[in-house]
Amino acid sequence: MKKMIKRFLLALVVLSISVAVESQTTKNKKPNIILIYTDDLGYGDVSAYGTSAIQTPNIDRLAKNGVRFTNAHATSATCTPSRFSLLTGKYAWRKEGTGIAPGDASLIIPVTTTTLPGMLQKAGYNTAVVGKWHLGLGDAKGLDWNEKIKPGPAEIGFNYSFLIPATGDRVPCVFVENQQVVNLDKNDPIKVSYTGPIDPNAPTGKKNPELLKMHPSHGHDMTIVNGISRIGYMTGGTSALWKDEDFANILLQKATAYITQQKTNPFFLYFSTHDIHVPRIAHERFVGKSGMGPRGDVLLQLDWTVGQLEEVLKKNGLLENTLIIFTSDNGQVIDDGYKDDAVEKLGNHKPNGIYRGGKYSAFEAGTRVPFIVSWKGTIKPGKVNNALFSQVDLYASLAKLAGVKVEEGQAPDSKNYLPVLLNQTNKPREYLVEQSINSTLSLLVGNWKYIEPSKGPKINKDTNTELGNSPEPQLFNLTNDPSETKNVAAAYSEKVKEMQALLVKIKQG
Ligand code: NG6
Ligand code: CA
Repeated sequence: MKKMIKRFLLALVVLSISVAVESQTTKNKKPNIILIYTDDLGYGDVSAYGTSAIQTPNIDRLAKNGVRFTNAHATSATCTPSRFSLLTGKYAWRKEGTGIAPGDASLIIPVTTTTLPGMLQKAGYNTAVVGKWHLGLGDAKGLDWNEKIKPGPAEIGFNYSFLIPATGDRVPCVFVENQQVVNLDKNDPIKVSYTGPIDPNAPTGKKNPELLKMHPSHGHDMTIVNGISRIGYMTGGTSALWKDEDFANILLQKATAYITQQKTNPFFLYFSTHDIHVPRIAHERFVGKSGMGPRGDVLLQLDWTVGQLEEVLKKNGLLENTLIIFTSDNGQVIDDGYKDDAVEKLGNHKPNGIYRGGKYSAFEAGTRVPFIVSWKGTIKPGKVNNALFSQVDLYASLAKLAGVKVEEGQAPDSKNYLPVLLNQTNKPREYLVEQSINSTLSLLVGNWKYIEPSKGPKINKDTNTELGNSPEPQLFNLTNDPSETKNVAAAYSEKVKEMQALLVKIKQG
């Protein structure tokens, strides 16, 4: 009897130790992080942010289950600089050569940088990028698309990559997986040029509009792939060429496979959608479904993608242990280079909400974008946070979450605002810098927005966007005048001086 009791007690001890170890590991397991980085999605484009012209139920659900930010910003009004800042924690305007990258640009992030994913790797994360890259690939010698493409995502902290190398509207129109072109036939090598045609006899959008299923409205009239003319010239790689209609499916498939394979380590997935950038070519199941033409259709496709991703997490039992961030690289644009009826079928929809400008602009709609954070069981559902928040802070905030120390000099512009991100407070950033296409900088402090004087054009004539440039300093009170209609610089000259001085200080670093 004594022996039995002894055995029983021993078993109890063993059991309680293993339960303790188990709960310890669950407790210590760092959360997975998925950053859904959409392209050119405007502040007012989704129903979670008030539009009734189009319904985005999956994105709305994310907001309903999490927190929706009303004053969160990309660092720049265009893609490449926003992504540079996001991944490095450094404002792109501090570094030359970080404007919109041509499709054959070399990697603009130095490989010596500890990037956001590189930092997370140090905390034991497995890291991946799936989707649009647009940060350049290869080194200054120029790259051969037929060989291993280096340096690229692996050299700056990503364990896995599946890329649209630049944007959908730029050559080469091929996917690149782990730095190798997918489905490439070595006997049909890829050549790329951004200076002139490689084969003068090859059709182009300009010479052969009869071959096009979608016509350019400005630019985008060079090599034709899948019935759409692009920016830049390419030849070869026929077996590797993508079909734009499949973008959303393929990116989702790759993300699903990646998520499903992660069994031991926490993971970081930078899921960078092509939607809703041009060319807007939805899969046939979305064509005509929005009533707003291709721009609305790809918006529905984007919403579907978000729902599917959430479903994958649910199926894998990961919802409670995954922080999901949903946002955009810059604001909205209607006509960005293709005649896709976006202007004609816009109706009452206001992709920028109440804000002025749009993609490229120094006005608010350039950088103020949808920003939703959800983490089942950790973030209280259904909240709205109006704190001023910048995507440049994701680096330091996620470092805090992962328990990594940010070293001196690393991510110099990024500050830890994890409590804001998790909606534990709405303490705003003290100030925030916005960058327009021509690198006009604006400064936000509390209610005030200052736009520095600029000789840049007032309007982007191609896209019909007000760029917010003026040779005079501009000051707006965003509480009274969120749409930036009244420049009050003359009436508040002290405020202007104060903000000018702060901007000078920030520029000095
Ligand atoms: C512009 C393109 C535009 C888009 C943009 C980059 C022309 C005329 N316009 O130069 O279509 O590709 O670059 O967009 O070529 S972004 O979202 O990647 O920044
Ligand atoms: Ca963009």
